[in-house]
Amino acid sequence: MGSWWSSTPPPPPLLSEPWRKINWGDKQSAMQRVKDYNPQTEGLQLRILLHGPVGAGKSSFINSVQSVLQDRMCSPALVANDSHYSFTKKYTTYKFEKEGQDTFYPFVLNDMMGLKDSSSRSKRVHVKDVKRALKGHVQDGYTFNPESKLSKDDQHYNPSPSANDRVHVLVSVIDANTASRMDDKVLNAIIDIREEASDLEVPQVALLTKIDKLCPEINKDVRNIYKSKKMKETMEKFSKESGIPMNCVFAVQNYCEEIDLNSDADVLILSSLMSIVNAGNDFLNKINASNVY
Ligand SMILES: Nc1nc2c(ncn2[C@@H]2O[C@H](COP(=O)(O)OP(=O)(O)O)[C@@H](O)[C@H]2O)c(=O)[nH]1
Ligand SMILES: [Mg+2]
Repeated sequence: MGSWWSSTPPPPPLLSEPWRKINWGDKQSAMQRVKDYNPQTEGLQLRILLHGPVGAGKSSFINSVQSVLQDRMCSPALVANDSHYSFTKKYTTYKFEKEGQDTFYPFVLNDMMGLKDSSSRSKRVHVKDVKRALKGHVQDGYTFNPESKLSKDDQHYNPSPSANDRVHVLVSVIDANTASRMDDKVLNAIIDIREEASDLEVPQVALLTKIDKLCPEINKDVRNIYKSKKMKETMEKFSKESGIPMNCVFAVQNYCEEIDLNSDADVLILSSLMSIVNAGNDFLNKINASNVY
């Protein structure tokens, strides 16, 4: 029997072996894989749609991708420092230029405030608009209106979307710090949007952000991400509640002013990006082959 002063030491926060392997220290290969990515047919473009609550880190992820690909801090997507207000109003396609070449990577990112956060003043995008975006009917410049859906007469309504206009992978972007205790409204919205996507056979994945705030060991060293017990628990709980399988849940620490990024964080961004691209690639090729948009 232990004396009153002895208490069991807390369990170690890290597992001895990571449960997901990342090739840390080899940013070059991670970068090369992204550079080498090409859809089956030339001219095809893989469209990734990010959706998630205001402040989840969607714009920051777009900036992070741009920064890693350009190897310098970039901010093509405006990042809000007041997370209650969404800057993301107009539907915008973000393209990434291949360095030193006059071409773009064959993938693009869009983001939309698909979810309402209970603490936020902003409203959720009309679920019919999400479906229209998935099908490629929404053109750049459209401002989502929670009160009314996109009208077929609107100048931003695309009546005949091509394979490239459609969304090929839907990414739910969630702050890792709220992922294991999500607001019912947010969770229900994720599930609603996933249903729409499933109807259209659009693959779905999730991206957890702000992992630096989730666990001090990750904050100290990003390489600890897949050893962190807290991270594993968070992902498992999120996966169970959202219905997105564990092997479709990825994570990043975004480029933000307050954080010193390093090549490990870059490797994680590139690896998660590549997993997202891979998740959408088969669907892109399939709808192109079937010619049914
Ligand atoms: N610490 C940390 N902060 C982040 C991360 N990603 C985003 N943020 C911050 O979260 C806030 C909201 O991010 P933003 O990209 O505008 O979210 P959005 O509304 O989903 O586009 C900003 O202050 C970001 O700097 C991250 O990985 N770590
Ligand atoms: Mg934003």
